[in-house]
Amino acid sequence: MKVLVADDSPISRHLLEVSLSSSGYETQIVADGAEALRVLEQKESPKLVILDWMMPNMDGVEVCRAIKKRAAEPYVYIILLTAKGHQEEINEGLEAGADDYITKPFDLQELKARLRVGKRILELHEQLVSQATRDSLTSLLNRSAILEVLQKELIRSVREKTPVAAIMTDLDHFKHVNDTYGHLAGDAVLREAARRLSASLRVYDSVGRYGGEEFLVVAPSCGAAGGADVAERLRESISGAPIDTSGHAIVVTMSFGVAATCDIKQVNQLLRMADDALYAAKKAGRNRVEVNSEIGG
Ligand code: GH3
Ligand code: MG
Ligand code: MG
Repeated sequence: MKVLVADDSPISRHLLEVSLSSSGYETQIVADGAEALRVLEQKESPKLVILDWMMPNMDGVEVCRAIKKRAAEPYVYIILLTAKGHQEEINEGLEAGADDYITKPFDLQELKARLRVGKRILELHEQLVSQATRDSLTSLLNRSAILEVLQKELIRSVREKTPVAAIMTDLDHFKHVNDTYGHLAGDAVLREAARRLSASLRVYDSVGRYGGEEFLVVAPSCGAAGGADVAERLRESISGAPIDTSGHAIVVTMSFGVAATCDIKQVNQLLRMADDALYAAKKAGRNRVEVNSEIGG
């Protein structure tokens, strides 16, 4: 796990770097609070942070306040290092958003033990977030999480005047799979279909399980034609090879409905358009992509 250390004392920095590295932590070390904040604004930044209280530019308590003022995610676990032992000051640090504190000069074993507590809490937090946002069968984003992604992308597309495509997709004749091979085989097909969809997307696209055998793909920066290309690639990934379940190789196909926009703010409006296109794809014989060209992206 990565740990960010902000301390203005070179001796303290060196000590922390050596001892944390030897305990298996990947360390990122900075000399003041403003720099710590800059690091935390980057992607994939450490979620475990040790902040010295007294630092030039921006002290540890100010950094705490700034971190806690941001969006709730990602959660950052903060340990304040302080030479101050007074109760009032400790209270101020905790009020500012620190999760824990340790007084200088600190005992290394104690600091490591407290880091382990932080790591445990961060792991539990991650589990909770995952339970709230992931579908348990397929591990894809669940319905509310993918809708949130679409909402954010719509806002961004209007602001940046770049299109976004919503792709609704549904397994064809899936009831037949359940009826013929049983519900467990049906579940295995859903899992493999979900895996193939995820594996065929670009990194900045998202996919979620929208309902039973229905999925929603959000493709930023894609107009109608780009969205249709993405959908076509997904269609091939599903129909290209049968899905192996215990004892059976099951051929499945999916139908796709694409809608794109750069000026719709309402999630429901775009979803309705994608849904209409999906309905058209089903009606036209399934295993195909239809685009709702009411408005292009
Ligand atoms: P169409 O091509 O028109 O989409 O036909 P379909 O058979 O796929 O559609 P229908 O809506 O008639 O049936 C969907 C089936 O998907 C019925 C339902 O039992 C099944 N299903 C939904 N969720 C799950 C699940 O989690 N596991 C399994 N095994 N089946 C599911
Ligand atoms: Mg200091
Ligand atoms: Mg279906």
